[in-house]
Amino acid sequence: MSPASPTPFSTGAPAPKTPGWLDWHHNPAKPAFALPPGAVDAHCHVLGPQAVFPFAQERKYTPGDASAAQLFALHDHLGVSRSVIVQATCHGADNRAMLGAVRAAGGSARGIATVRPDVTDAELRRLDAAGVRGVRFNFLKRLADAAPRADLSVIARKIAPLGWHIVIYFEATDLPDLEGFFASLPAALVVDHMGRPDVTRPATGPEFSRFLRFAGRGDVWVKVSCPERLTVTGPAAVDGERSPYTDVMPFARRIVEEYPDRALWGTDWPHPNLTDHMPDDGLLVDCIPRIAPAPDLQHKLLVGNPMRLYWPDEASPGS
Ligand code: 0GY
Repeated sequence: MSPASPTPFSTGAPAPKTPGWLDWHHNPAKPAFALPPGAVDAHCHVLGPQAVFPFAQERKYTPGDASAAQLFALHDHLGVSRSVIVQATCHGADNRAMLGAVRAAGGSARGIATVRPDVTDAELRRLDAAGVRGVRFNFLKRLADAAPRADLSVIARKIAPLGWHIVIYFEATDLPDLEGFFASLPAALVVDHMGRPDVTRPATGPEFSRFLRFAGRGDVWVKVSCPERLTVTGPAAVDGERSPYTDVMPFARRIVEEYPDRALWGTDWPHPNLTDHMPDDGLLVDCIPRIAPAPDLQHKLLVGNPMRLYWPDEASPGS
C-alpha cells in the first residue's frame, strides 16, 4: 500500500465479509448424545465483533462476527461446560477478542494466543494470569504468512517456563518437512484437526500411520475435530443427517483408540472458511459416540484429558 493510501477501516466502516463466507448455523439441533457433565470444547474461536475488535490488517479473510456471548449461548445449548478459545488468524497477534471471551467466561475458559517473537516476559505473565495456556503456530499458507522457524523457536523458549503448550496447525503433506522442527520445540504440542489427513486414503495406510507415529512421541495431543473441514464424500451434518462425515470417522476413531489419554474434542465454532456447507453443531456433537464408542473413552476425550491439560489443579486424580 502506498503511504498516501487511506488506512483501511480508519473511517470505522466495517470491512465486507470474504465473498462466499458462510455464517455459523443459527438454529442447531439439540444433540441426542448427552455430553458428560464438565465436557470441554477444546477448540473454538471468537471473531470480532468487528466494531469492537477490528480484524488484523494482515488477515487472509474477513469473517462475519461470532461473539463470546454467541459462543456461550451455543455451549449452553449443546451442554458444553468449559472451553478453550483459540486465537483466530483474522485477529493476527491482537489477542483482545479472545482474552475478552476468556475473561467473560470467569474461569471456565482457557485461551490460546498468537504472539510475536519480541513478546516480553511481562506480557506473557499477563496473558497467563488472564487464562492463556498456549500459543498457536499456524503453517497453513492460506491462513497466515510463514513465520521464520527461528522466530517460532524464540517464542517456544519464552513460553516453555510458563508450562504452556504449542498448538500446531499444518497440512498432512507438510508433516515430513516439519517433524524435525516440532521435535526441537521445548513444550508439549497439541495438533489441530487430526493433522488434516487426506481422508481419501485409508486410515490404516502409510500416510496416517506416519502421523500416528509422530503423535506417539511423548507429549503430543491431538484434536479429533473438524470432520466438516476434512470430509470429501460426507454426507454433511445438515438437515438432521444422523451419520455425517462417514469418511472422516475412521481417522478420529483410530486416534482415540491408540491415544485415549491424549485426544481432545472441539467444535471449531464458528467454522471459519467453510464454503460448501455449514455444519449443524448439534449434529457434530452426535458424531462423538461414533468417534469414541465407549463411555470411558468419551469421558477421557471430553473431560479427563482437557482437564489435565487446561485445568490440572481441578482435574480428578487418575482422569
Ligand atoms: C480453524 C481452522 C481454520 C481457521 C483458523 O485461525 C483461523 O483462521 O484456524 C481453517 O480455515 O482451516 O481451526 O478454525
